Amino acid sequence: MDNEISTQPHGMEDVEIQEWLESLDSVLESSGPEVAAEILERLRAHATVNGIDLPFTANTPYANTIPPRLEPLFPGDQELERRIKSLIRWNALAMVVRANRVEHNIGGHISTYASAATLYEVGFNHFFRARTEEFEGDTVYFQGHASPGMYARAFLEGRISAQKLENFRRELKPGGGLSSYPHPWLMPDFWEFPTVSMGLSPLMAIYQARFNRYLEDRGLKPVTDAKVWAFLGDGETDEPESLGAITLASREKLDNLVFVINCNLQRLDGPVRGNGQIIQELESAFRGARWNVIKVLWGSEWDPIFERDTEGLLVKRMGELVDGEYQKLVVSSGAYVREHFFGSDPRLLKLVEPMSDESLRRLRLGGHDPRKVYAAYKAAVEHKGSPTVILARTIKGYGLGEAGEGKNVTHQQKKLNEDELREFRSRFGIPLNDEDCIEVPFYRPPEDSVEIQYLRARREALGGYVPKRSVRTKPLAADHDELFKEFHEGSDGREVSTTMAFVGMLRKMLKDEEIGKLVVPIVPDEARTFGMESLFRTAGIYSSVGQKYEPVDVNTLLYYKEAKDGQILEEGITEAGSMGSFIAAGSAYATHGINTIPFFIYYSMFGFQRIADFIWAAADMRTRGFMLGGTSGRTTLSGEGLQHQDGNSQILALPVPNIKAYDPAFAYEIAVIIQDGIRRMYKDGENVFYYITVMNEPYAMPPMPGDVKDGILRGMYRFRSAANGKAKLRAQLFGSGAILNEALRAQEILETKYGVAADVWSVTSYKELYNDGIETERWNRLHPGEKPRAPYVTKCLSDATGVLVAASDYLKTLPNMISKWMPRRLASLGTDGFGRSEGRASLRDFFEVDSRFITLATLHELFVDGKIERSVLDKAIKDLGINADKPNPVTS
Ligand SMILES: Cc1ncc(C[n+]2csc(CCOP(=O)(O)OP(=O)(O)O)c2C)c(N)n1
Ligand SMILES: [Mg+2]
Repeated sequence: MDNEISTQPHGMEDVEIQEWLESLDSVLESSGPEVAAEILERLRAHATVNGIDLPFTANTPYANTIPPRLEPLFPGDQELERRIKSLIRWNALAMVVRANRVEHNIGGHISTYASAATLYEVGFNHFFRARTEEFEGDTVYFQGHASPGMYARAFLEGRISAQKLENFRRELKPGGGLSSYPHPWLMPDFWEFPTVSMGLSPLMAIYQARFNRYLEDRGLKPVTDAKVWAFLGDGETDEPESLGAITLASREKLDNLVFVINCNLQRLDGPVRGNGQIIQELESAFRGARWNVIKVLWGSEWDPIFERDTEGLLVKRMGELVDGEYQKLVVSSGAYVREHFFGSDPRLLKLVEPMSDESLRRLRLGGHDPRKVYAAYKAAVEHKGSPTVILARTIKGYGLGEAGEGKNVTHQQKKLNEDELREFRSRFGIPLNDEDCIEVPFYRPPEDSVEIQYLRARREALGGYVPKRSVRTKPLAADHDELFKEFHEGSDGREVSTTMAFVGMLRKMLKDEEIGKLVVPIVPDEARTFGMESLFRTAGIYSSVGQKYEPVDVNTLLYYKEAKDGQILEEGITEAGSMGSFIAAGSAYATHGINTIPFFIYYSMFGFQRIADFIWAAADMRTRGFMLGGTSGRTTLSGEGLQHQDGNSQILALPVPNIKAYDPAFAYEIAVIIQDGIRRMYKDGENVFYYITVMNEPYAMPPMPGDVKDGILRGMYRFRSAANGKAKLRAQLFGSGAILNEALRAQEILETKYGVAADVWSVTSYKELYNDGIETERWNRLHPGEKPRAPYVTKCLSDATGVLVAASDYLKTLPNMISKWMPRRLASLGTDGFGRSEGRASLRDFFEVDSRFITLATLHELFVDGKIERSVLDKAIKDLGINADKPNPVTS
């Protein structure tokens, strides 16, 4: 980073540099900043042509971007807003302190909001527009750890009761409480976006802003000037997701997007960049990515000092300090600031000679000055052509004084002693006497007080309260029977994969009268892998600028068609970004009142495994839609090897409570699941979403064998009964996904070679079966006096005889989870272990999930039950060509 504004390079006379500066000043005065900028640009070019090697820097000096002369008038009542803000500060602090008095270590954060209060209050009083009937409203991502401030404001607004405030972080208390952080799942009328897992919200905000444009370009919503605001911590920007998508925002010219980064220079443990300058680092990253960067570093008190500094010494000095030193200055006395900051140069000392030590200590930072913050926000919302980031300097734990202001421990501060409370009270003028104040009561002035009246009036002028979440759509009407019927028929012997079958459904859905426009196909550079390229031409790939070039394959039927009203979100190689789009599209029913239905199809190994935390956030947000794990199955995706072959995702889907995870084998199963999913999510408004694994192994799709819809949805149904149900040797085989075919082959081998009559079940969802089982158990436990209920699995198998064997392309634990509700012992086959680069047959041999191993497992179970002789088993191992000493796939 190079912030140095050299004042005396190579012995150049002061007077010479002074002349240059003065002539620039005069250009600025007479012709304005554009002309001045043009001259500087030309000078730079001229210098380069003449061999002057100017170092590259994306930085501007360590100063405010907006000079005082360009600051707009502050439109509000600054004193009243300060008083309101003080009350919010108090109540935010009170809720954390009180909660921790009642329950030790319940947690909560004081110092994050304390540093960000002005950043939020200027937004609440002047910028954040609510969602109304007439206007879609601004979308605000609040920094998770600042939530006490949002609750405290809602308390003043009369939206949250004192009792709820009292129960901050104690949600299960009578009357309810408040969730620690923004969680739409827990507070669905309040929070819209979960932000507390750091780094997720900046990326989600970028894709949200982009999705808003997509909706406009496709004519699904009117064009408005609604903004997306994202409030982040400076420490948070170290998460790779935080900055990972910033070039998309500038490429897409998302001037509907504003990042506000609260640069208090601290994170949890200590300084973000003790030995550097986080603000300059972020500035160069964002400027390099072509964002509009507005630095708000210094408060108004600094303006006259800057004015006196005609030589640029102050700004040079500011650029010299590292953040660790700045943090030290924050906690130091005015005398220390004079000596250590201004004392580096007698000319600097002279600048502040007339000022007392006290006034030096009180020099505010930009992020605590509403006028500076207002100026930055106004510039941001008026800026055209690129997204804006505001880098606002603040003090972590502002106002906490000895209790933590600027200290390394401040992030964790939850308890204040009596003196500290009194000091905070006095500093912010809270009308509580010494005695009352140490009880830390919540304080809300009377309804008719000027503060409450002002606060209400401001929100009214901006359309209502924020944050507020509401479902703003009408349910879909149609049942879509016609749409999906054709897929119940089977493929007539033609070999197709379940991926191809799904793409066929997608193609048809895109043409449907009711849902066609609402479908949002999302793909991270894998459309060809999934055979979706035919959709390029028909649905078009969304591009905000249309297609400025003639595609190289324009003469082909399936050319790469980009269009402004294109429907496919072809995101490039970013599963995280695609998930950002999925979340934006899947929550548009609440954010925009539009029932968009996202279908996000991707390489299944790079889903749950890679972006599980985004999926968790999507779940929290009550996102709707379908995630499709393509090329799934550890042995079904041949060749690709260890990193690609997914035997995990069905397991990784288990912890997400509201995702329905299916591993279907046949086209009709997928059709039933998707049709029912659309009904549940978009007609009945259920807060679920779907994960469906689809495979690339082609085989003939059978027609639906009778009415098995209920079984498909509940997790299992008998697909094919044994030919001879009366046989002495009986078995039940459970197969999922492409491995169902192995079970069907095993059924044949068992019958023809070993006289074992086996039924074959398609297990479409172990997760559904497991959830049903644990729910049934729970009900029985809680209702001992009532007739016990049986889990669905138990009911299915009530008349099923013989040994039980399950095989899937996932870990063995998947079938094992439900085995206790089965009538007898279960043998499980699965793909625990690392993948291999191999063909399907070899892989299924290696992982021991093919028809031979299913046969062997069945015979072994019969042997254990004493139904067959050892010799039969020994012979079978030989006949089936199984190497008993092969390496264990789990550990090799
Ligand atoms: C992904 C993730 N990792 C870690 C945390 C734990 N954590 C919570 S706040 C915090 C520090 C925040 O610092 P910063 O982003 O600078 O915010 P500030 O409170 O200073 O405004 C950390 C590490 C988290 N919430 N999310
Ligand atoms: Mg910070």
